Amino acid sequence: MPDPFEVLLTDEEIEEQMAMSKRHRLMDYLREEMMPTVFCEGCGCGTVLNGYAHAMDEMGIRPEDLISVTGIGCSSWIPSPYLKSDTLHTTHGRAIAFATGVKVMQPDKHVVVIAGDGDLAGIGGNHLIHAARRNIGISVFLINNFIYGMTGGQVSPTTPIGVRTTTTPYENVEHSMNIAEVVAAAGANYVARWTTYHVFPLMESMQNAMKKDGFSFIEIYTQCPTSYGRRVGLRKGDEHLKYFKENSVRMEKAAGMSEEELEGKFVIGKLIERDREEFTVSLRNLNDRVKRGEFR
Ligand SMILES: Cc1ncc(C[n+]2csc(CCOP(=O)(O)OP(=O)(O)O)c2C)c(N)n1
Ligand code: SF4
Ligand SMILES: [Mg+2]
Repeated sequence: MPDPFEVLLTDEEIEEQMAMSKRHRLMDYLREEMMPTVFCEGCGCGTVLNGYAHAMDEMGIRPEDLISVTGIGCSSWIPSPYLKSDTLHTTHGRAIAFATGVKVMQPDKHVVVIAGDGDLAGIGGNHLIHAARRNIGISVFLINNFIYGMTGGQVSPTTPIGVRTTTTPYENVEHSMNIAEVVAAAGANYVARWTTYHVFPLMESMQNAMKKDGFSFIEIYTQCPTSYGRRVGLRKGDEHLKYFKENSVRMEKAAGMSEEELEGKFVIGKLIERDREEFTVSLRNLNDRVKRGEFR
């Protein structure tokens, strides 16, 4: 009869097993060895990473069926290096060009681009508009922290008018870009806008975007206490979240408000959903017709 008091595991082994049993299920999607992240205290990038991993988990996407593509900037670090799946960390402003190549060659994979306002609306703006027009089946999550965060706070296309940045030392005199409306007008199949305060609708929206055929886009208003918040009196992450909470207006309510009433407000929700044929499907159909000799 086995001795019930026989010590089978060392203390270290027991501790290791207990730690394993307490391991969070999202660790299936995250590179534990890279934690904690390099994001500053109060940064919204961690919230987006959390939401993205939750979305994958809830959808049951296997890591091998997802390819994340990023550009350059703090927000481009959200999937790379923290996500445990294939990621392409590309050059500044060119993530969508790389993602387009991936989707054409691997149309069955979920291809998701995550990058900043500077990257996607500034230097990469042309790629964004044409990917939306082409309606290629990739999802783009634009992390809009209103600034070039990583490089210390230069003005970006989404910086509000009147804000002082390192490249607008008196104040910004340019009007900011409504990038979600631009993408909707360009022809995307799904466009939505949320903030890092609205985590649950954001997670749901990420899933809807990834399920949607064709080009899908979510603009995510995010706090950057280090390079932006401190310039507008929101020095801490939680102050900025409260600001998002108090100044956000649902799309449906905003429809009945005047331009003056909407001044300085964050209009959140779904802008558009439609069902134009996805680009790689059109491309494959055309290839089939060429092979059948229809154009001879
Ligand atoms: C071609 C090129 N131009 C400029 C840079 C310098 N650069 C690195 S990140 C960045 C801006 C990042 O801003 P954003 O895309 O908004 O990302 P964030 O850091 O705010 O998340 C710039 C200008 C670069 N790496 N490559
Ligand atoms: S600089 Fe801004 S965006 Fe970059 S990690 Fe710090 S808080 Fe986040
Ligand atoms: Mg930015």
